[in-house]
Amino acid sequence: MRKFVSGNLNYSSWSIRPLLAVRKADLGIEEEIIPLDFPETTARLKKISPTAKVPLLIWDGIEIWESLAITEFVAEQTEPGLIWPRDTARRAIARAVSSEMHAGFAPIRKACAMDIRGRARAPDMTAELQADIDRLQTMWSGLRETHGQNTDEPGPFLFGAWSAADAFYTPVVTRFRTYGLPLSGAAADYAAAVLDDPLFKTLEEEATAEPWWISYAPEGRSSGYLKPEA
Ligand SMILES: N[C@@H](CCC(=O)N[C@@H](CS)C(=O)NCC(=O)O)C(=O)O
Repeated sequence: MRKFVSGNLNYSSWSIRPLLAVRKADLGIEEEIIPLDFPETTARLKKISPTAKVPLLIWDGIEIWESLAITEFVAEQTEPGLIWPRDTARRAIARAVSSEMHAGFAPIRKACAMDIRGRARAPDMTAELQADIDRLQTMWSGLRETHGQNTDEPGPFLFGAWSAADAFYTPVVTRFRTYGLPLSGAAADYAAAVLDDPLFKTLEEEATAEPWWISYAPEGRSSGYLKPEA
């Protein structure tokens, strides 16, 4: 059995990063969604995952958790250049910025929960949130300038052609849109390219159509519910 288990696509940023890679690789992997924050969610997750978290990839008896590990595994199953850049330097930097995302950006993740279909007011600005926004502005425009213009793997993404680095930053790009956060120049053009990519557009349609919703209480607790029919 080859199956990718995710949380709801609208909210589960860790799920959609490797899911984009899974779909790009087109390896015939089945997909299952476990909606987050419902009363039965933890029990369902505990049954399948050693961390009781999604994403999880089940591949012929191998269970792989952690978004970055799943992405690397998927990259190994497909042709070089499809998931990570073919060029050694670009591939190394792509892995560095993906690891930076995986390990960091806590302020923007905390202040701006991913909600692909949602639109909300920007949160109160703090020094930490501003530092994340500044780093993203600098990173995205810098990568576009240094690596994005290459002619052997061309495209509008961080390293030219789409790569897993773009999968790792897609949830962040959606946060800029959802909360109306500022971006300019090449970083804004990059964000627009991510939102315009057919791989993202399909995911956005699915996220928008999901029946599961999450409400966030002021103290940070969240709970899932089914939106009543209008
Ligand atoms: N470091 C993990 C983070 C996974 C994670 O935190 N997943 C969240 C959903 S986005 C989860 O499963 N939470 C459990 C729950 O909500 O019950 C990864 O990169 O895969």
